[in-house]
Amino acid sequence: MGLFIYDHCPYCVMARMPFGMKNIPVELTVLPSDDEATPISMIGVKACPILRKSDGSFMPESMDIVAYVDQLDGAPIFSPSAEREDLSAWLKHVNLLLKQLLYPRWITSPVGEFQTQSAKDYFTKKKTKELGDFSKALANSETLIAELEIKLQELAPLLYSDTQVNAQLSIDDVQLFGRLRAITLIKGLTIPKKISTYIAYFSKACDIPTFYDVAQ
Ligand SMILES: N[C@@H](CCC(=O)N[C@@H](CS)C(=O)NCC(=O)O)C(=O)O
Repeated sequence: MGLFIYDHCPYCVMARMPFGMKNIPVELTVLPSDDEATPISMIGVKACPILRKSDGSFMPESMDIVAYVDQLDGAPIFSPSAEREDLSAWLKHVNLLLKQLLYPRWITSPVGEFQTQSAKDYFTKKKTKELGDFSKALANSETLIAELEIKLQELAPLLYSDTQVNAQLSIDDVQLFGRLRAITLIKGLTIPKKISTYIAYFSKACDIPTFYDVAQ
């Protein structure tokens, strides 16, 4: 199987998780951010993640990919989401905050989708429409980091343990680690111990590296 991803994309992190946790081999391909033709030829729209199954057919949508890969060996490991309101409220609240902190940082990070100026420009143009000027968001980093630190303090007690958000490994861990991995790119962010341990656990278990060494 093959998985087409953007390294910065939380949904692509989610799609990678069952491969790593179950040691299922997969060929990862990072598509350039400005390559519209490749994903459109596969699934009709410009979006990642895309799974190429062993029969050569393509599957979009992170959660469909997770469910498909997890059931391949007949022994799924991810329980369904517990549909926790506290967790979904937290994720909703940090959505914009994470974009403001991360979008300007991704384009100067070493991720594979932003290796050319054209790829950076494509992303910047598209996301500036949503977020406003990247340089303003970057200049506001101190305030945004302080806000995120408060939200991370609020998240810590919502975790059942430092390796699981609920009593069982679940889709909620996929949704949460998918988003938390990216915060390791933010230089100067203080991450509570329970949450940094959670990130380290899933990073290792899923073989999805963090960004601490290139934080900015
Ligand atoms: N519902 C989709 C969402 C995937 C998605 O929004 N991917 C974004 C990257 S985070 C994308 O490909 N956007 C198109 C682009 O970046 O041009 C899923 O869960 O897989």
